[in-house]
Amino acid sequence: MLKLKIPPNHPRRESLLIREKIVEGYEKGVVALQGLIAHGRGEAFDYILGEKTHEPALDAIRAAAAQLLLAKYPVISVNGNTVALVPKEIVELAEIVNAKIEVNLFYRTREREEAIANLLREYGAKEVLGVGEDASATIPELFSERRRVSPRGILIADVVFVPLEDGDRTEALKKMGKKVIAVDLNPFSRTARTADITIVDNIVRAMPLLIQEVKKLRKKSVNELKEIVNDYDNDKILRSMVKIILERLKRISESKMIIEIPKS
Ligand code: PTJ
Repeated sequence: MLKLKIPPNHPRRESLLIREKIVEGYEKGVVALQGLIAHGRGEAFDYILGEKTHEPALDAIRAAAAQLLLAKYPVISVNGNTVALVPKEIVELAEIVNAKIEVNLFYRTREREEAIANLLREYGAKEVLGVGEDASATIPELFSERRRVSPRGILIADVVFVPLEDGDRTEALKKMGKKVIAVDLNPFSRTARTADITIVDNIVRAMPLLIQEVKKLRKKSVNELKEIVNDYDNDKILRSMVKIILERLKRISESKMIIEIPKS
């Protein structure tokens, strides 16, 4: 329930509404306290990126959709922030690519695992892995709580979707031979630079676009999907995103900074 009344004409309305979802997620026990800080980092990048989906992110979304459709055993790994922001879309994506959903938390507590799984069930998820004893397997060479995974999920997945990740797990998953798709507004993060496909966009914009793209691409043949994945170059995409940031900052630095307020 939205507690803050945000005026419809407030210039930062969209951003404030997203912020409220995170706060609400925290109050429901879904988001970790540290998740509020992580959201702030994302907001800062989104602000610089002009709060819109750029062309390289659309290319990454297309490759991600193709990769998910090609997967034999895809798993969508979810954390508190992701579920607070896009629960409906997570359930829909899992359905249309026939993926498992698994809770995987950095700040793992049994209460949050349950709260996240319950919220996803409210949105129609039939099965949520990674809760309690189900997270009984271990990702080798990983020492955070993220190492604990389901033997029916991430452990045996060929493609893992990891929105809003926090670092070393992507590397560990890749060492296990998995394809990793990340969503991260920070193109400099280790996750962004280690993943096979990185969507540098806000998850609230990226998820509906990804669902749309999967629906479009599912008519394509396996060979056509493979071609999309093979032609995709994550390094080039990340460099393009950094160039967009540079160009935006350059344009701003060359324009007048002071906002003059006319007297009424
Ligand atoms: O729920 P838990 O316990 O698994 O914890 C989740 C968080 C997100 C707190 C944890 O994974 C964490 O600390 O993550 P980091 O290291 O702060 O990284 C999160 C990344 O997500 C950062 O690079 C942010 O820029 C990015 N990010 C934050 N909000 C968004 C985002 N990317 C896309 N869309 C967002 N809305």
